[in-house]
Amino acid sequence: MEWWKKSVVYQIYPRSFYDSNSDGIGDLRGIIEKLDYLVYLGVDVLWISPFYASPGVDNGYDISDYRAIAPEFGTMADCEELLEKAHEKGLKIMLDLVVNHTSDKHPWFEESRQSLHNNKRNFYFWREGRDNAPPNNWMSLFGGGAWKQDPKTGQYYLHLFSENQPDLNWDNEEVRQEVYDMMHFWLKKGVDGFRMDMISLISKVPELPDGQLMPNGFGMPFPFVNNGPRLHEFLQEMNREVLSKYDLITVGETPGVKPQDASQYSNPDELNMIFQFDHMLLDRVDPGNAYKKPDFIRLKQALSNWQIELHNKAWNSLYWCNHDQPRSVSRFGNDSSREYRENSAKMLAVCLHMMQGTPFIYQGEELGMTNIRFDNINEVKDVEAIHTYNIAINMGVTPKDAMEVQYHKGRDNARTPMQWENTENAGFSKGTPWIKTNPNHSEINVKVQKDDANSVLNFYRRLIEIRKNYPIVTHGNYELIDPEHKELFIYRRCYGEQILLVICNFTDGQVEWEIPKAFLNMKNEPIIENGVIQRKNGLLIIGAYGSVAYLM
Ligand code: TEU
Ligand code: CA
Repeated sequence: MEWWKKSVVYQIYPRSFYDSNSDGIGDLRGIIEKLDYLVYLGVDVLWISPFYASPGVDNGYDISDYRAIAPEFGTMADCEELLEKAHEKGLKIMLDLVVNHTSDKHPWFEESRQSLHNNKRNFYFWREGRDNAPPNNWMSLFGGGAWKQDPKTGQYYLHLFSENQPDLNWDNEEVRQEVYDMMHFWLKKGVDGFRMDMISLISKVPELPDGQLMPNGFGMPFPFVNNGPRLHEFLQEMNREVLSKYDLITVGETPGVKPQDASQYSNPDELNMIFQFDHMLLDRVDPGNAYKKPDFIRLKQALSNWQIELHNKAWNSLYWCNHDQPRSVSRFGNDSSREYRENSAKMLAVCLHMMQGTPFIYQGEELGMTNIRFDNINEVKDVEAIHTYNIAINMGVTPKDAMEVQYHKGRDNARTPMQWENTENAGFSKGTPWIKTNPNHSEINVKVQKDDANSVLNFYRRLIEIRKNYPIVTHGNYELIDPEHKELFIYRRCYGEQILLVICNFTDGQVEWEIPKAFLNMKNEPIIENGVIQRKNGLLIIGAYGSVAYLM
């Protein structure tokens, strides 16, 4: 079996992980210093968000040189040392591959914008405007229009993200060859895989047609840019020319992709797996200026659908959060008291880690780190958050209400410094951190949790261990039990004669579940549990945010 099917991945957002030289910004040497912590946690692979040369408009997802390290993160020597030390300790390293777009400061774009007919013009999407308006009505995924007029030639260029992130034109073979060369460059250094940023967007419908009009006056680009006409052709070519020559872990970021498409993405000719977004979109209100509570029944359906549809066809990735998403304990659990926070963090972990697929842990998730309430928009750093906030204000939303959306959905919730200990700046930096530290680091941090056998951190360590020891977690099939149950998420995994039954209470109340006949003979001893769990007279009684997994 492929090694990545048994692996647990840990995502590092380097800017916020550990600052080794006190300039307030996490860096590569900071990761090197913390490798032993990651070994202690038990993860196998580190996915590191971008640390390439970048103006930093989107914290490194706007790359100006794919083969250089941003000075604030360190040097190429640091990067090579990180690879070497990680490998020595048995950890693999996955880089972020951001090739749907570059920075507008990338030399390709700087040349491209100079004239109508230069060599790099066709590296991007340049179009004439229509009657002094952009070439089509598309909205950028960060809010506002997706086209920017460039004074030099008067034409517009496409940017599906910020205007400093022009989209690369993958229909141009030269672009593809440049990307493949760059991938070889990193793979020859010993990199073990890639997480591919927004890879589902790399093929656009050539006519770039207007999208369906939304309340904000812009059109939806998605049907014309996501899963586009040549997407799989490009991925197969990338696989032939690059991926197939190494033993790698690859995961594509693919919002809007359905389980039916997944088996085309994740197969030996393309990628190992993809990140689906169905469970991430449940609290979204388009175009992103509002928030609603995620519906529990739909959450169960979303996750179960992927479990069932992909079984024996394609491989799942499993995640509750990343650097773009709010903290999972605040979003799907409850961070209003210590008891609820710790239990819901553990319960969410059981719910996800007992499923089939490769789990991704986002830095701090293993501590139950929470969302943050910034005082006002000036404390917010994220380009997307600032855009959506300003758009909301322009639509007449009050600053208080606009901030409320950020408290629920803002990406900076995930980007506050990693909480190492109860000292200044949570032990992340001896300087002034680039972003505010969550005040709750006095209670939530690595140091206290290491010493507490009952901590979220030690619970994660056990869960990772269970995955290593019980093949049913990797191989078993999946069945959702009581799909309409409004409080419990119950599922069963089966592998040969073995059954793994997982029951998670998503509420702050005690819930009783009548154990079905088929399970009455299950042992009293669960393989993992949290919260108050009781069994009497054929009833399972689960306390607030409790969870339990039985093996039969
Ligand atoms: O994210 C793409 C993406 O899915 C987000 O834009 C998402 O829609 C939004 O953040 C939800 O709030 C990737 C990267 O992970 C992200 O950090 C980058 O900003 C983006 O691509 C552009 O590279
Ligand atoms: Ca630093």
